[in-house]
Amino acid sequence: MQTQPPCVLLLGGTTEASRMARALAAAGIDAIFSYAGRTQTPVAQPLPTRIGGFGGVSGLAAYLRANAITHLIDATHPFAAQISRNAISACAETATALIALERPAWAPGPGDHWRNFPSLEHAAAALPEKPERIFLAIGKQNLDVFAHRPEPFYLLRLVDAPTAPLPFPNAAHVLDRGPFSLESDRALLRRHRITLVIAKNAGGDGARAKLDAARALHLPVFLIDRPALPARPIAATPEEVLRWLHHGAARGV
Ligand code: 3Y8
Ligand code: NAP
Repeated sequence: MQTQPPCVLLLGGTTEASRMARALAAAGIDAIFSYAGRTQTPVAQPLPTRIGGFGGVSGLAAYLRANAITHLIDATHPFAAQISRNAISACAETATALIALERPAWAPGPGDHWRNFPSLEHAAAALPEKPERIFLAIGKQNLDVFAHRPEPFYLLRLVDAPTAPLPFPNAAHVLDRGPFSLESDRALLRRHRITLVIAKNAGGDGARAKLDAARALHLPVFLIDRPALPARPIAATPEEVLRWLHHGAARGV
């Protein structure tokens, strides 16, 4: 089958996606970068960029057809499960080649005091009775899961200033976008006298500092397992994705 020059849709919003965008731009590959539009001023990318949802599986399939996309690279966050499921369905429907660029989950090392939970709800149900001071480093979309536990002090880290009151009577927030550093996260935990860190098992380098800071300060961590996804081809590096692109994963394969 005659292969066509690739026309790539890169679903982004992570450190790996930004690295992938630079690799595609450097290789002169025709690609479009896509953000969901969750933040006010997302990092600029070296590719033409679209922002906003597609409108479910049908909207994404229509986008793939209308833009003659031959390859979809899903470099979204491991917790962005909905878009990843939509990409699997839309690529199957349109015979578009699909690969996920995914970083491995974090694994505990010596000195880590981690408890793993299958969901944020399980972690909220396991909060100790004694009032903790919690670094709830899960962003802003799921804070309501903890709203029924008003007793602790919550420290939140958000990308944009909250537009609505936070669902906790006893909370502070910092505005910051990663990648974060061990020094700054250790200072943050000490400044707020944090006793427990709650985080998603995002993997990668950009969000790992708070776990290293927790280890340094001998703090426990509640870590949320990433949601399960249907099987799909997975690459660990942008170089692996480029090889996949060049090995003629032609349209319709
Ligand atoms: C809009 C794009 C890059 C990408 C950087 C990575 C690293 C910094 C760490 C903490 C945890 C958290 C959150 C986080 C990290 C990277 C990466 C990563 C975690 C931006 C970005 C977008 C988003 C969306 C945002 C969510 C939120 C989650 C904050 C840009 C900065 C907590 C996930 O305010 C909101 O509504 C924020 C929403 C989805 C999770 C949530 O549910 O609230 N990410 N994050 C993407 C889009 O519109 O498509 O604005 O520039 C990207 C990054 N966030 O190129 O350097 O790769 O993991 N993002 C988590 O991991 O738990 C912060 O504070 O320690
Ligand atoms: P999600 O729950 O998987 O997706 C919800 C809806 O948002 C999708 O159905 C889709 O809308 C839209 N969407 C998501 N990612 C998109 C993208 N890259 N381009 C266009 N539309 C997108 O996603 P989420 O957890 O809200 O994450 C949103 C974005 O933030 C993603 O790009 C992700 O990589 C990034 N991010 C998320 C986290 C996290 O913790 N979830 C952490 C870091 C970065 P339609 O159905 O209308 O197409």
